[in-house]
Amino acid sequence: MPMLEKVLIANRGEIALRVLRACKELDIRTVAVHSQADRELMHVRLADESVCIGPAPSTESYLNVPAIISAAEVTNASGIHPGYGFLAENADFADQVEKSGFTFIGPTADTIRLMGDKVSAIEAMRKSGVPTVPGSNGPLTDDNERTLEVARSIGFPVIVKAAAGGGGRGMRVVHNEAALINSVQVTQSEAAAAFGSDVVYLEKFLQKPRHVEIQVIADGQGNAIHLGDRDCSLQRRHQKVLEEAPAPGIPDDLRNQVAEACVNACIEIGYRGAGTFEFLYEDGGFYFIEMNTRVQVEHPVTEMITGIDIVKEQLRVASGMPLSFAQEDVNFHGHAFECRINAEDPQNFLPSPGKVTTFHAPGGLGIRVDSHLYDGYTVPPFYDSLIAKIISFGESRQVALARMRQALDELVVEGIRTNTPLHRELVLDRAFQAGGVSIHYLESKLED
Ligand code: MV4
Repeated sequence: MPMLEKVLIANRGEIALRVLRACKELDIRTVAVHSQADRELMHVRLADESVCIGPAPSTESYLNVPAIISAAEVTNASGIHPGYGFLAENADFADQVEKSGFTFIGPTADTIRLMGDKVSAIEAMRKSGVPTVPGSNGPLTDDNERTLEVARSIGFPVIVKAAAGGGGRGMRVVHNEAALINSVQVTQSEAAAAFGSDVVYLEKFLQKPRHVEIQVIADGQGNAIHLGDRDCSLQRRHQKVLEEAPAPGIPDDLRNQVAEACVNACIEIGYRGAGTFEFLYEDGGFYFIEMNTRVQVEHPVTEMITGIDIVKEQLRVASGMPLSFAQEDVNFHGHAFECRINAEDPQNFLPSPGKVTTFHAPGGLGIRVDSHLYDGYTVPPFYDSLIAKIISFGESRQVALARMRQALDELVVEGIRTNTPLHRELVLDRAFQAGGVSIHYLESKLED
């Protein structure tokens, strides 16, 4: 199986540059597609070819399926890498890419569909031995007595979730029996309006969990491996802020056991590509909630502790090649952090687009910066505010954290506001330094 010859990068910003770098290393030719507002993007300059696919709004450009497929046709691309966000987890896009004769760099459309429906995702994982949250094990019906019985048997509080939701959309916590049926009905109608499906399910509501996720990669030829875990608990309004690998304070036998269950699940469902199993971790237990079928923003922390280039492996397995290593070849070493630098007001978190007059990236041993910024670049107002990822590595968590502190002190972004002050506070925070704060920690810290 030969490597893909030319890859169209259907994304923008730092991840487009990240994908381009992996392609260059593998001698794959690159096509950048960009909106009218994104002519100045770093990867557009570096790509072998570029195509403008539409006006600034992403609905007319990065979400414009016919424009992207046409760009692949006119440039004679062989594969399409969706990055994260935009069309990365859109099963219909994956289908159209493949039906147009291109390779979708990701799982099959059927796998994306399976995981997009949270009820079917949880069922598949439960059947493969991945630990899940106690719950309804399937959609709720209009039999209110049965819904009450399910809730009683798992115990309040419970959470009602839309099957088509995910990432924090379409959920409602219910604290007692009196509120249950109304909450189910409200969540159903909100889900119908937001996602076009009123299917909802019930889970035990975990009150103070951590968000721990497991990275996998599989070739769809019977080989699947895990690359360990990450802790992404530091978040605000479902946006991750600072991540690390490995998740601190988890017994190694437990983390390995759950990671092996994820690998088994990948083999059982014939998974191909990079993927992430999202868990809530509370009181020493892992509870699967969702699977992401894309490369994630925080993938670099895993690359730092394993030495494996996840994007290159995505390109390999999408080309039909087997994984370049086996589980025994994966050695976990050291610790890594990632700070997401956003173009936003540090006081009120509102976007702060505009011209970057000065960008100085930090450096030194154990520091990696994934960013498309350069002096004079203008951050457009139309897209996600992520402008840089500062990644630190060290032999120990303490060393990685000390390096991150220094890196944040060295970082200079002038002309726009960024959340760097928040990161500088976080790396000095005592509870964060100790490791293992819950998903609610950052929001409570910001309240006082
Ligand atoms: C939960 C939960 C507590 N118990 N499920 C939010 C995003 C989506 N991925 C799932 N989410 C949650 N599901 C049960 N059974 C709490 C959350 C949650 C959360 C999860 C991960 C990271 C941040 C979060 C913030 C608020 C709520």
